[in-house]
Parts: sequence; C-alpha cells; structure tokens
Amino acid sequence: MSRTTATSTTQPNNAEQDGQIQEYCKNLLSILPKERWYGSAYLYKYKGFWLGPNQLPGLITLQSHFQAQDTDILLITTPKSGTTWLKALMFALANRKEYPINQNHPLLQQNPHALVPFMELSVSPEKLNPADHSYRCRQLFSSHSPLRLLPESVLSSGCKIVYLCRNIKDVCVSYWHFNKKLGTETSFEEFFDMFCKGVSLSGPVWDHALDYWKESLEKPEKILFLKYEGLKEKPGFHLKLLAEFIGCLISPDEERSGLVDEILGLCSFDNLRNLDVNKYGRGRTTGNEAYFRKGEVGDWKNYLTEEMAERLDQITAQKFHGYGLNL
Ligand code: PAP
Repeated sequence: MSRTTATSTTQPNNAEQDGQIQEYCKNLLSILPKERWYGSAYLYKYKGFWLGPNQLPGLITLQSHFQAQDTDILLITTPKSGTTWLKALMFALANRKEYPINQNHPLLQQNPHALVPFMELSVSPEKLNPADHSYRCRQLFSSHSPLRLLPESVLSSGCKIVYLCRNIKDVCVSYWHFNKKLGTETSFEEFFDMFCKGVSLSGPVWDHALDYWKESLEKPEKILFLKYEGLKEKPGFHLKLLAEFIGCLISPDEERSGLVDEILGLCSFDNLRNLDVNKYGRGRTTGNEAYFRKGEVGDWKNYLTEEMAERLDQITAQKFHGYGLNL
C-alpha cells in the first residue's frame, strides 16, 4: 500500500490485510498487560510502552503500510509537551508559500491538530474528514510513537524528525488537567502515582524522550531534539533552526519583512487560544480549548508538593544518568 494510506484512504485491495491486522490487534489487546487510564479507557503495555486502544492498532497498521518519503517531516512529542504549538509553528513555516501569513491563514480557522493529524490515529478511512484535505500539508505528519515503534521506512528514508519534549513535572501537571477535561475522575495524587510508574499515553515519558535523545546524538541531521522551555525562551532562534533543519531557510528578505514575528504571533498561545475555532470547536476526543490551558513554564510549582517534586526529579535523574539529558 502506498503512503497515502495515512493521509487519505485505505486501498480496497488491502481490505483483507487490514482485516487481518485488526484481528491481530484485537487478540493482542486481549493479552497485553493493561492499566486503567481515564473513564473506561485502558492503556496497554506493548514493547515497553503504554499505548491507547486506538493508538496501538494505528501504529501496527502504519508499520506495514506507511512508506515515508525523503521529503517528509515527522513531528514527534511526548503528550502534553507542546505538540499543538509545534504543529502550528511547523504548519505555518513549511506551508508559507501556499499559505502566506494573512487573515485567511488556515490556522485561523482550524485547530493545529486538524491540520497536522496524528498519523497513528488517521489510518482508517472513516476517521478522516475529507473536508480537511485541502488544508493538509502532504509532507507533515505527527505522532506520539516511541522510536522503536515507528514504521521502518521513517528511519531508513531521508524523512526528518522534529522531537519536542518538556520538563517532566510540567508534563505531569498538564496531563492531569487534560485528562480531567476528558472526564477522568482520578485525583491528582492517583494520577501522579501512575505517571511516576510510567503509566501515561506513550509512557514512560523518560524512556520515550531518552530513545529519541540518543538517536538524535547519533544522527543530528535526522532528528532535531527540542525542549518546550527552549522554544519559550528563544522562539525566534528556534523557528530559524527549524527552517534550516527542514531545508526551507528563512531568506534575508523574509526576515526583513518580519516573517519570523508574524509566524510566532500567529502561533502564540494567546492568539491561538482566543480564536473561535479553539474556544468553541471540537476535536476527536475533546473541545479544542483543552489544548490551551496556561502555556507556562514551571506551573508544576502550583500543584506538586515538595515530596512529589523530589520523587519525579529522582526518577528523572536516575533514568537520564550518564546520558546528558535533563528535563
Ligand atoms: P497533546 O500532546 O495532547 O497534543 P500538547 O499540545 O502537547 O498536547 O499540550 C498542551 C500544552 O501545551 C498545554 O500546556 P499547559 O497545560 O501547561 O498549559 C498548553 O497550554 C500548551 N500550549 C498549547 N499551545 C501553545 C502555544 N501556542 N504556546 C505555548 N504553549 C502552548
């Protein structure tokens, strides 16, 4: 099957193969270790990572169907690390010729998740909204996939990966708030405990980041490893770095005309949060407003006790010891 599987439809002649994959995944989910996540949802432990009931079949389907191209760009994050922001920035940056930054920009009418959907959640045709296609950049994909579960062609092709992660304590706090929007009744203490044990979508969050970190050190031309805090601190610098990494440099003319500030302004937390589509629109699982809470660095201080912060810091220090990574 061609790579269009992830962006458009599944070819009919592959229906049988898809049926087999579905059956395989159904059996797999019935035997994998599982943990309660939110509401009636479970996470399933597969090859060391906790995955959702739609995410796992999606990733397995992609492994057999997705053929990455050298020109593809894959945005990978641990959940609640700034995915929405990265999608907005990259959509605006990579598509600036097709969609100049003006009053008609797609980001003013669509949530970034609709413009750059998660590839593992877009593989079945019925989940795709054909209306979105006119906006979709054919090159940009996104995923929460652990490195080891990516389709083989992503690693063997020239496809580039931008990886974004975030301070673990802020991720934990952001995640609990997000799950509350999804309807979880789990207390913060219970959630914190699960998170520390590594149980969160695509978790353990440390293992997710570490695998990409190590790979980025070996292949810096393949993986650009970024931190949310760095993006917040020096957004202009990072936007230019992103442009350079994906091979669409911001020209001196563009720079003089203010492109960097225009993109940053368009994608800023305040601008996106106040758009009607993000205030009142709905995504796959929740209202779009759930993706725009505070957008701050260090909000964990308002939620974690000293002991909790210490516990997370200890796990982080242990997991990253000797690798030169700090979150
Ligand atoms: P996802 O992985 O489920 O898609 P993601 O976008 O990573 O979610 O997480 C949302 C976080 O990014 C929120 O953080 P908070 O809970 O600490 O507030 C959200 O506020 C923040 N965020 C969303 N958009 C932006 C933006 N444009 N700039 C900075 N932060 C943002």
